[in-house]
Amino acid sequence: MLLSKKDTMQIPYLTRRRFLGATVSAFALTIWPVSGASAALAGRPVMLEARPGKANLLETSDAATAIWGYDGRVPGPVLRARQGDEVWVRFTNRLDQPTTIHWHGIRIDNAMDGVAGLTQEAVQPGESFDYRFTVPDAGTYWYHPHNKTWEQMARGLYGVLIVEEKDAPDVDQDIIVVADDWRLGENGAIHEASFGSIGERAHAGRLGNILTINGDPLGAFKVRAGERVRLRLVNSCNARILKLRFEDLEPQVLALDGQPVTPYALKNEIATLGPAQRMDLLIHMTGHPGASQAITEVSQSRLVAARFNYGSQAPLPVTKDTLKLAANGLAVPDMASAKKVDLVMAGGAMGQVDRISHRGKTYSMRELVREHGLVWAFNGVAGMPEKPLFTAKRGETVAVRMVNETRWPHAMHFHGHHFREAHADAPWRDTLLMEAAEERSVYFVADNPGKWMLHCHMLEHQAGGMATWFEVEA
Ligand SMILES: [Cu+2]
Repeated sequence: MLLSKKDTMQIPYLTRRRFLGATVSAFALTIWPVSGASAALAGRPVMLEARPGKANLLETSDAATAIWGYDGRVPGPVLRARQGDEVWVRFTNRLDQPTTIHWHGIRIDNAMDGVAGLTQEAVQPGESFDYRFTVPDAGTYWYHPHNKTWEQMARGLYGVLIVEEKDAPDVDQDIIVVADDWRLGENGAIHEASFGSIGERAHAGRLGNILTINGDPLGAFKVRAGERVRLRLVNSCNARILKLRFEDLEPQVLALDGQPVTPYALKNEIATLGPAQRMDLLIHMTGHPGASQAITEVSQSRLVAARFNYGSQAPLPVTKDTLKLAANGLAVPDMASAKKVDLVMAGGAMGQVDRISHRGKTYSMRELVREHGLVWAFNGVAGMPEKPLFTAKRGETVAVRMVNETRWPHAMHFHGHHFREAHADAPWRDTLLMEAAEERSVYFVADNPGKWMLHCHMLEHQAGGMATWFEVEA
């Protein structure tokens, strides 16, 4: 691949005219109605439609952007279930292209995993599909399509699935923060000409020029001084690695990708989230009544992403004690007996690759790009192979040694399972951010039978070839 770094499109965030600090008008304060958007999930299906809609993504314009959203809005409705409950969603596709729903991070029944072409046929326009599954783990999860994901998610198809603990932790507020970058043209419409760009597939993926929090360019949360807030961060960007900075606050990390961790302080107040990753934080709101504290996004430049706006009420007494979530009880890997698998990531811009195979034929990178639009490979194979990367016996521990031989970071996502690295206190994750030239080994117990995808969650990389699958025997 001969594209150089200077071919990378530099997409600056659009300048955002913003009323800062004390001049924020009450009118501009928007709080996402989490409870109002919640769907009770018991005994009968929740109806959910993928359909076109409108969203005000630009604070400077009255013109709404045409999007695709679950129930026509972005994010889609918050789905809440209790740990161990059954979730039953009757999904209808009102788009003009086939789609599915993938329930990201849920250790789910394979038939409900929503991967078009692997676990189900895509749901055709006008048709419906019942997703019905139990949720074994409490935590912060999300849902999105798994068919042409790079286009469908960029148009706004995503939502949050909260699985509540049996004993809900004692906090004053539970706030969801879904951060997304959008690529909009000058007219405020989604920039369609860049969909499928080979250059972006080969580089960092589709980066946006507008950042929204819960679909809102002016993310703002009302808080009270002294409150304890649980903040659930979700990165729904196609490709951006978010760096969210909590100025003048000292957040503690409670969970990663839905799975609780031993609480620890966020380093430099910055939460780094690769695409699809989640992070639950506990924040003591230590500002004064009337104050405003910014959440900034600093991956590219310093951009105010959202604000905590303190009400005028007298402060609650600040309690500095932390909060530990109960572990979900994932099976512990048996390192000694692990089945060893290598996964070598190659290709992309400035990558050194001679030959890559795709559907049984071998290509030079130049031919592969020209004939199939593919630019990446796992173990020398681009795109979904006919045979799985590996097959595991049910209950077997698998060790996957991932070697990033590319010049780019990748967000490696395993379906149906959480995994962890070998070191003590390594968190359980479903998506691992790997830097260029890094090598990381992850372990998991293959206890969920079925065919599971393993891919980069930078959606242009996935579309450009970084996709494979593994099978767990019944
Ligand atoms: Cu990638």
